[in-house]
Amino acid sequence: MAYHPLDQRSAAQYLKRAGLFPKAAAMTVTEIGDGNINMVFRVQDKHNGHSVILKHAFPYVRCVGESWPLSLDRIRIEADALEIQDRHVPALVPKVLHRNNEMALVVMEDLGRMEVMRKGMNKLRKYPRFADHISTFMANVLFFTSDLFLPAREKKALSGRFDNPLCGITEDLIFTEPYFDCARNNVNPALRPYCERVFWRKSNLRLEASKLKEKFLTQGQCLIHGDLHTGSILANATETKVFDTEFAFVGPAAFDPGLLVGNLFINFLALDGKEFTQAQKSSYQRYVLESVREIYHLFELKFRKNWDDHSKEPAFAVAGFQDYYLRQMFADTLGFAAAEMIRRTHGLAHNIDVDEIQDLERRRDVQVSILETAEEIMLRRGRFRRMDEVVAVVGHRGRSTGIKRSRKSRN
Ligand code: SR1
Ligand code: MG
Repeated sequence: MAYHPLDQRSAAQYLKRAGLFPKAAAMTVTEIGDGNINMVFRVQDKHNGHSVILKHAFPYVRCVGESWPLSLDRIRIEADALEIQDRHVPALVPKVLHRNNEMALVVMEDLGRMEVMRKGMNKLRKYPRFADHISTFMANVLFFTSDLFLPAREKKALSGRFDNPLCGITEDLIFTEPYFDCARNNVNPALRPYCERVFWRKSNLRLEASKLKEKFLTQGQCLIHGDLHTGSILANATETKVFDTEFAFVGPAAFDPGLLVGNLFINFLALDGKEFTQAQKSSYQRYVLESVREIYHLFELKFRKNWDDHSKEPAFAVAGFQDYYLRQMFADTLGFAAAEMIRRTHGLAHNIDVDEIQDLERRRDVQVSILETAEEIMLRRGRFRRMDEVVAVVGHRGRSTGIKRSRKSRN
């Protein structure tokens, strides 16, 4: 079937033709996507409540429009990545029910019983199983798709399958554009003076971003999710599912933990500007920082165990190599976390955690706090030894934790 863009009516017809719904089904189709890139439909049979999620690409970036064309191959890549992740962490990703590369669509199980984690976190929801689940997701997918486990030729073939057209978006939006007054940046007018007088003059940060960009471009270590923020995770009290794998490619292992940690730090710092009571904010901030500590601790533990139990390459069993690899991965995780915090503050795509703060000056205060914290993490990333030390730095910058911080250099 030749590609044509689907709307709500033709999406329902497509699913009937593909045999996913009976001909007599009474379908309701709702566009539920709040992502930047693709269309997402929830399709339900009113007779019995059965529903699926259909993700579909248009040949351009959804949030910008036809002026920003983008290859349809991204859906093939998304479905391939989901299928590979399903082999390593079957309980932690949505099941693929149907896919059609030509039509640039993938149909998945409907996980409507769960909530996008970012939305839950902004309502102070806690997820008691999350640290365990997400550390397993990262430790298994990142290890079992790397050269630490796969025979070299198999790993090279994997890299070839994931020539992802979306990488260019990450390269520009994370590592380049936030470091100058780029037209595509989305700058809170109240933050602009700080960007112009302070942030965009920091050539040392621009240099660190370039080092990270080079790693992102060249370090094909394993199959990464590529956009592992809390908006790409569904969660509830007992389950976690990672979705939205459209940015997957063979890249640096530290990128996924970095983006996740960066987004959790943003959530933590954003709370300072919100309307909750002081007690609510302090309690949730402690929960977020404890989660970061636990996630990274469990991730390292599980990654090391996978390595000890499953790596067959003698060169990787040489004493000291595993420690060397994990030290580097930790420093890079912090670098990517800081870069993510920066780009979500005044780059093209923001986080609702911060942008739901309506008062622009109050939002600016939070944004400056994020930028200053990111700067400290970025510049010190090679000297931190453990996540506890980083968490302590971030904790000191959060006002709701009861610790005052300097307001100089505001703008
Ligand atoms: C134009 S795409 C902007 C951002 O949305 C996605 O979630 C990725 O993070 C991307 O960088
Ligand atoms: Mg996404």
